[in-house]
Amino acid sequence: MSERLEDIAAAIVAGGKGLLAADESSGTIKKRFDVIGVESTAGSRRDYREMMFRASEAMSRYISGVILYDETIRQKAADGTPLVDIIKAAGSIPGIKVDLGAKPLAGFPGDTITEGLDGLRERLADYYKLGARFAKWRAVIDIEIGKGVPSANSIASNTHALARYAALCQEAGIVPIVEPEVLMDGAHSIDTCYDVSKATLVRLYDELYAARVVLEGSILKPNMVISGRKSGRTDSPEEVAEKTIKLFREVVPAAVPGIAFLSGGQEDEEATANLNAINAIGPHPWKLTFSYGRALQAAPQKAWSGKASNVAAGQAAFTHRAHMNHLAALGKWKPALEKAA
Ligand code: 5MM
Repeated sequence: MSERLEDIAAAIVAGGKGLLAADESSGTIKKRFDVIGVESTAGSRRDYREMMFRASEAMSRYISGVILYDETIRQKAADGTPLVDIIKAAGSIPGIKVDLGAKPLAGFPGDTITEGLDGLRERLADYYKLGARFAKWRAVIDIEIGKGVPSANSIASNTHALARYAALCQEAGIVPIVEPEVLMDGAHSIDTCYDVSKATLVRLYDELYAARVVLEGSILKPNMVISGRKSGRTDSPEEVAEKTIKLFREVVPAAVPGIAFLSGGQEDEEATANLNAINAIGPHPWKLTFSYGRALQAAPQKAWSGKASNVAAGQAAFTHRAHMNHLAALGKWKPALEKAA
């Protein structure tokens, strides 16, 4: 495969393929395993992820790349094969989460700042040697307007950090996935999500230009424009699509090859239906695909439930969701396909 940043970025979003976000930190994967009654150990985390990476139909036809956690990029499968080699053998690209998590932003209660810039140049060189050709950094922007969240300082600090991260990635020959996640956990309306997402993306692209990031060699990983969960409102896919695309047309440069959405707590089929509606109103200047964590993994986690005898069922559940999201990335998904499966 070409090592040019532009070619790697284009490959990540080509042909209706998308990313598997399997970069849960140890704390997050423990929460996911608690739900299915599985103890989180290095071994169980390896077995679970190996199950997905060996799902050959999903990995070769629908998943262009996998975002890994530091532990996983160094792990070997039960037979001794490095997990990275299993991903590459399927024709998929290994990636790595390089941020060190969102911490409270001093002086701004309710806001966070994502840390991890110190020593990043050296860590990226190490990850490149381990096979990573793209990376991910997630900034977290919560919404609680009554409390002044997010503050202008949160948006400025987080987007500045994203730009510094992206520039370091490109220096290392690694495509930066730039993830400014405006959370959908709050009670806000879809229009408030639009406003906060717009303020964040406008500032983000200012910072990326200032940092001399080559947009053609980057991918944006945003939230969709959607009502907060606590608002009690579920938006139609058409409304999500219309407001999301209106926002991106206003603020995301056409030089960006692709936009790979996070699922953010949407139900599995909801995330698929919304992505499909977004692509159904194309053509768009960028490829629009998925980089889902929960919306790709909730079903396989449940089907697997930590039992070796359930590996085939877990792989089937993963392959199904990957297939449905692949079709949505092409605007060809239909609800009946879920029932047929
Ligand atoms: C896979 O989840 C990632 C969470 O990592 P942490 O454990 O460090 O919080 C997360 O960054 C993920 O890549 C994106 O948020 C997208 O995942 P969802 O579940 O929102 O699709």
